[in-house]
Amino acid sequence: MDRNKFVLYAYPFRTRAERVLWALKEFGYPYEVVRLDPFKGETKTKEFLSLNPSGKVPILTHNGEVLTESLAILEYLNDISTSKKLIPTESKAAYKYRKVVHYGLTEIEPYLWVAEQDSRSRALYTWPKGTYKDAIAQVRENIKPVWEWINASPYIAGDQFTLADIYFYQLIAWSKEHQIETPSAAKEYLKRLESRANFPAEILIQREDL
Ligand SMILES: N[C@@H](CCC(=O)N[C@@H](CS)C(=O)NCC(=O)O)C(=O)O
Repeated sequence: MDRNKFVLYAYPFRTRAERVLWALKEFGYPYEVVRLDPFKGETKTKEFLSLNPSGKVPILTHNGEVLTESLAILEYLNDISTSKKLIPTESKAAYKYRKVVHYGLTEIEPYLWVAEQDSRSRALYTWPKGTYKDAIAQVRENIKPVWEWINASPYIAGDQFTLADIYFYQLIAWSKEHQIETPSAAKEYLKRLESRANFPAEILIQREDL
């Protein structure tokens, strides 16, 4: 195997790995994807647990390094890039970037993840009755500021495309899978992101969903 190549371990279906995939393309790194099916125990094998003891994907390996946590991976890819930067450095713009990412990570993603565990991933988790409905209600409420940010600027953290857009594309796609409605300005935003040269066609939100 080419040691310089990044290897992305991902589920066989839509997941957080899409964030990493898009970032790899944006930065122009060579990579290959290894698909693992959690419902067949493929993320809990001895071999995989030696890479990530939490038994979670995505993980990214590179030159003998094992990287975990999708957002941290994105930021690492940005740090090592010498040709392109997708995190603002000017303090106000950097704050806006961090604000939106931290908001997604604390106020939206946890509820989507719990909803997921009480729906498609129910075979792996056990939640009390009603959890799914309550979690989705919380996503619907907490996603409102996101629609306002999208209304206010062409990209989620301001005038420039950043890693936050990669993150929010996946969060919005995920929430759409749970029937969270997307306002028209957000539909335009998604199309703007999809028209980027490095947008990975395989993560496109189906048009009929919009
Ligand atoms: N915070 C982690 C979450 C990773 C995670 O939970 N990944 C899911 C798939 S998107 C997973 O591996 N689930 C397997 C399981 O829960 O056993 C990240 O952002 O990378």
